[in-house]
Amino acid sequence: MVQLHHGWQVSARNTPVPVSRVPAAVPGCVHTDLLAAGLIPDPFLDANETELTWIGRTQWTYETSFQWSGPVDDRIDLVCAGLDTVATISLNGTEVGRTANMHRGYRFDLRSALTPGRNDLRITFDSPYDYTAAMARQVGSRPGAYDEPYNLIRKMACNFGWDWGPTVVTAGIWQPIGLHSWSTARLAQVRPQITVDGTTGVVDVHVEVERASTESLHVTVEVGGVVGVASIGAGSIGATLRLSVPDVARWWPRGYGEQPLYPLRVVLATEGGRELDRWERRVGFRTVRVDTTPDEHGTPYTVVVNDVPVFVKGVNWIPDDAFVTRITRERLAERFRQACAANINYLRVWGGGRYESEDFYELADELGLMVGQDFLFACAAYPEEEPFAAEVAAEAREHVVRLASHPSLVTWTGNNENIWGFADWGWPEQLHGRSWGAGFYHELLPSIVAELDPTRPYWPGSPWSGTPDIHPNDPAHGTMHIWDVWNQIDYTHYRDYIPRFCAEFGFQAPPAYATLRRALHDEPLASDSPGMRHHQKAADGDLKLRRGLDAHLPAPRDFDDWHYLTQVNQARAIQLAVEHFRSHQPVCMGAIVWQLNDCWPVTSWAAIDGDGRRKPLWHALRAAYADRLLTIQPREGGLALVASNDTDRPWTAEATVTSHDLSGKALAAVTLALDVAPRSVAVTPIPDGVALPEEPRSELLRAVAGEQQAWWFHAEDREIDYPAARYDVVVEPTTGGYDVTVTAGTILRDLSLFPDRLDPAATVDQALVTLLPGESVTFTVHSAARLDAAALAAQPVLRCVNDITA
Ligand code: BMA
Repeated sequence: MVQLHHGWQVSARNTPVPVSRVPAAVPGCVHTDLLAAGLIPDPFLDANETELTWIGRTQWTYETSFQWSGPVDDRIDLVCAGLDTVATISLNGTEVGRTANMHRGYRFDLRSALTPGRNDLRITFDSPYDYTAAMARQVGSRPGAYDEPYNLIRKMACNFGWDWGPTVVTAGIWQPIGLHSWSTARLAQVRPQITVDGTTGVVDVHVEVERASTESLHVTVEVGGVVGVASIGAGSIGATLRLSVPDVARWWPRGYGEQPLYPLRVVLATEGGRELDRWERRVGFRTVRVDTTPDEHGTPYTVVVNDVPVFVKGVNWIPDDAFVTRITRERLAERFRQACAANINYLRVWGGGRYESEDFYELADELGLMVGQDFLFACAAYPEEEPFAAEVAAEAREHVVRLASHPSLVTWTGNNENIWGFADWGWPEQLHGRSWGAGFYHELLPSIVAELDPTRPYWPGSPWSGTPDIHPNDPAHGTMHIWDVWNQIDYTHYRDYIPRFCAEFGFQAPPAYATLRRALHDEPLASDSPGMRHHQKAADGDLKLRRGLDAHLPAPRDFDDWHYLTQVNQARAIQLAVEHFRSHQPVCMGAIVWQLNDCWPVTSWAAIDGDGRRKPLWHALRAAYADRLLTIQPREGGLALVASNDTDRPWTAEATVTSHDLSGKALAAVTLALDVAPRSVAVTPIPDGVALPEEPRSELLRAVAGEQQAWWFHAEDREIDYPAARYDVVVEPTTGGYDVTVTAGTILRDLSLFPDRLDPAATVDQALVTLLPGESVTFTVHSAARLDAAALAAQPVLRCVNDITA
């Protein structure tokens, strides 16, 4: 394959700024081309997005030329791994193909249009809106959660804007493109099916070839030192080989074991041994199933890997940049490092984004991160008529095959919230009997998975109860999403649910201060200044943030308070939910927080913001998803100490639960013996003598067991009679930055340090630390800059909740 990534230029007619033969990046997209050429402002800054919507309504032409010296091979194909989206491809003025699906790869035979010497290649991208308007006339429009036509085109849905994302309707050659010159035959498809039986790895390889001649062919497959060979006779286009690999080591999710990967090689050759094509991946040996056998609580949804039930400590994943072509392998690796450091073991690839990349899945394979991939349908009714039925079948077949080699991919899911939407969001009235996608989720997609990759479980939707007879979002059955908490009610109501598997729940907060300062030029920056409002896409988002705050925390005096308190509140909301869900293991077997990452600088549910900075929520997740978790939970009859042991070793310890007043004085204490079996939870009632306060506004509980601790406050912070915070700070320079040691003079609640306010590149190792008087903590700050020690030791960089009541 010869890449055709050079010499591209992009042009358009009748645009607000003239765009004629502007240098274009391939792979890339028009927004980033125009940005690089200085023709548009950065869509991620301030409210620039709103002036740039014309880009999505324009027809774009990409052109390049290449030299070709004449035929040496039987065939020469143009291979397009991804075109975004409604494209007409022509060579030397002759049309060679048309596409209308960003999620597919294409190959066009160029022989009829090629000429020796210079060849002019042109790809014209029509406006997606013109296409969706035509589709609306053809098949009728359909309801959805947003007033954009993302359900009438096979293009990344969130490209049209989402409640955390900008509307940047892209066009361009978003995946590699190249010329493939070949003779005799090539590997058209390699479909490995990998499983393991005891210590024997079993690899079934289905090979399909495309032929330019009728010659007999030869396939060799090699994995783990075992070699298989097959002939593909003159009349045939495929072969299936089974290899049994003795003594394989299994691939495990992180936290359960290692991630051994074995190279799998497929070579296609002529009978005489001349190599024609080869395909290589690394595979892992494991089994996976989802246990949904009804029990006394309803219908579980338990991911079982290598016959071991796994508690999913997950996060939802969205495209890491609204311009997906900017997402490098390094950036994914950094995001995954952040995920692993927060004790996350599972990523759900949400259905409004993309079928994730090879880089994504290779990294997940290496790290033992399990992945659940949604098919690409989100928050809307989708037409099942042509051309959609054929496009959906083609893209599904392509990606089920493409991803089959990756052990990290554990499940396929039919869609995001569409079955729920049909049940609850008034769609049937608007559809008047038109199709809405049910046939995809219940028939087409499961039949494709069953045919092409029966090693992986399929679930029709997120959420889905398991049967049409039960509401799709029933907590007792299958998977559920909890959204009334963010949208309508206080976060303590997470405790009203004991979901079998909670695939979405989330709470918003603004991004890091340095991220806001980079993206917004508001002066002064305020929670309702123009840029802040533009970078808040959720319906009534700011009101919901404020409602959440008012229930728990002191009133913010200024923007800095608001910023800190909303971030603290987000962290507490999700920590409360996760600890509650974990405390109900094994009835509940999974929590997937909405959402790990962002695609631009925005106030959202993310734990890591659009510039890659960790919010306090990231630190809370790290604590709540720790292998050993100690938490105090309300249970019928009083408070209980819950110890969750997500390891393979028993956890035996003495836990002390102490009641303190706000001066730190111990009022009562009890020692409880913990004996927690591997991968389980122990619930121990805390005796009333310790658990029940005399004065809820000035007492608290702390439980300690070895390294683990848990806090319980009997009242909300806004009601607690906190003393004004007093502390001593020592700032010591280190080789990589500073150690900031804080010694508490009074109780300090959720003490956090925000060094990005002084140096945008600075990071800190922990956040949300609560101390009793006399106790201390050292924050390790990484920064290459010279920071002002006094600023590091004071608001708004160093702060705690009871700074604010003071
Ligand atoms: C669910 C998700 C997303 C959305 C999120 C927050 O609907 O599936 O579509 O961004 O909630 O509202």
